Amino acid sequence: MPKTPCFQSGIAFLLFWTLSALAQSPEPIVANQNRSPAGKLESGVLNIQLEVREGVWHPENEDGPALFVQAFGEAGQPAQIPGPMLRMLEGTTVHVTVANKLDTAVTVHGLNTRPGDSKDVLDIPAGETRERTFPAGAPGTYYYWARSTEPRKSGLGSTPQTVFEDAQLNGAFIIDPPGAVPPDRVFVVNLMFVEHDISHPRFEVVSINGKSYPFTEPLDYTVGDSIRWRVINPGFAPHPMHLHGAFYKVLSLGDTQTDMRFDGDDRQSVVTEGIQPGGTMMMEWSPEHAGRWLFHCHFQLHMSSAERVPVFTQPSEHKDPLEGTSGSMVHDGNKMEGMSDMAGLVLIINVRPSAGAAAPVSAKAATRTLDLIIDPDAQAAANEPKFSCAIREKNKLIASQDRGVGPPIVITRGQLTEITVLNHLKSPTTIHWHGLELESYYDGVVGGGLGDQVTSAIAPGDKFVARFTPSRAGTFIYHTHAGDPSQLTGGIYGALVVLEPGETFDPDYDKLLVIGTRDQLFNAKRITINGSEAPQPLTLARGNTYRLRLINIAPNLIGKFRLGTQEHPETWRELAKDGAYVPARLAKPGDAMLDILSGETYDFQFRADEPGDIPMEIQNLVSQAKLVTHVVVR
Ligand SMILES: [Cu+2]
Repeated sequence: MPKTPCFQSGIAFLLFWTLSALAQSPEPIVANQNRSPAGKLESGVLNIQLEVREGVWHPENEDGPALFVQAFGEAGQPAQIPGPMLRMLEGTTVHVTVANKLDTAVTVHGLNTRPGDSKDVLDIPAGETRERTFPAGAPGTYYYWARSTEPRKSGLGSTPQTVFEDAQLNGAFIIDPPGAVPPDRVFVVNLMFVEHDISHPRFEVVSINGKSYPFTEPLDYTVGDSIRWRVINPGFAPHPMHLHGAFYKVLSLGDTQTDMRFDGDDRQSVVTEGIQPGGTMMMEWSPEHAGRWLFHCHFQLHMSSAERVPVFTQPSEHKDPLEGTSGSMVHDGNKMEGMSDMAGLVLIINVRPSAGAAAPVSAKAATRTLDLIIDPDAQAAANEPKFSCAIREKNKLIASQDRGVGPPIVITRGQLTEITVLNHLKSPTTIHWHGLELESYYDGVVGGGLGDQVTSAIAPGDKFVARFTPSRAGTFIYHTHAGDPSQLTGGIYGALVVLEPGETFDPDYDKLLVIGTRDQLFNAKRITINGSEAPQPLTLARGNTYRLRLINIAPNLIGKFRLGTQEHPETWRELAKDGAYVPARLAKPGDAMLDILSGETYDFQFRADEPGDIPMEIQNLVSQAKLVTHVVVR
């Protein structure tokens, strides 16, 4: 299946490696798991000799598809993707030399004291070497990077990040505080465009520590472990990184030069954090439930089988591109281990039970039982399927008014709930309970589960019984986790609202704004709110306080939501993110403007004091397309 790129961009630069094309063997580039620091530490000085080289990278398995790219390496050692990890204690002096082995000049960023100036660069002509000595600076999660190409425009406007064959020229730069440091892992998330040529259309390659799922490193932990990860995104797109089955705390956010640490109650709990282009994050979490879990980018394109790296058929097998067929790409026949139907920015986390684990919920009787019935919409066009979801409880059926979104499921914290999903479609599906801390088997990820209880897709005509006890009240999502993106654009999703015991859901005060798109890619133009491309205005009474529950469940939407005008936005107060109350530093009145990525939910408190119309819009920052509607205040 040909891949579809997500951003607009410039000209072709990347060369393709074919065995017949090069006479001599190019240097192999190895994937770097960032387990050990590079260089040599001698009496407080970290000495490291870096080289910028070219070679062949295998983002999947070692005999899988190969790409000819640029990478950093240590002198005398194979080049690595990501580059060698520079990791040192605060107070260390860094002495680095960089030899440019390319036949083009490179500009190296990030070899300087932190915090620092991003304009502090090393320009190295082809074939030359430069060196630098500097004190490391303040503790944090940073990276260094280099470019050999001109800055280019992406769909998000011009970005300082690299896009093409130099997009793998980066490496972690970690400064540890003195004293005992809890163990952590460092994950560098890379994104690269491979431009079209006569033999193939443009595609993108995503990787975590130099490998793309299903070839990323599987992670093994035990229930109760304290897990720290540093996630570095040197690329030109944000990635909403979503953890299944558990919340994580954001310990720090930063970029190549700065790091902002949060302590104690200032640490936000999330299930999805959008790591900005060029951004870094340190996170901490502890698995409560054994089983097979995922940490992945919530952009459907960055985690779908469309992200498999193509291999190319022999040139003789290509049709003449001028005759209308732009090359034939096939995926190689590697069997995909583990979770099926996914590829790209996905990590599998195997969590072993701890001694004395609690009895599974499957052993207890549910106090609330619901059916979620998924039907095709017979009126929808065949090339643009729509679906309807309905909820049945004690013979009472609740369907949503608009097809293309499911009705909200409202359940109660602490109540063991059983939801039977009935698949009336002609294709398999599976439902993920996004943000709930539940047992792996019920999480809706095919291949998940524990022991021999393995989650499978719900076959056409079949059903699956999900059981969980929500442990916190808030705004969550139920959505299809099937590989077919048309299930998400067609509306197999809805709000999942968990209330405190004794609370009731009052649609007069609780306003759901579930954002989706009817088209699949980053340049989606058809944005929906509550399933509709032309939603009814929201009517509010002046002086009343409302809770707006915003959900972005579009497959690939870098969205900006706004209430009011650009010049005069309304004021609201953030209450929660992903279902968890936000720290006091965020729970303040602020402008009603929000960057919201696929897989994020937010709760805001809002009150309008004057009657009239308030503009409300959601914009796709890639395509610039907008859904414009308004709020009527009476
Ligand atoms: Cu992503």
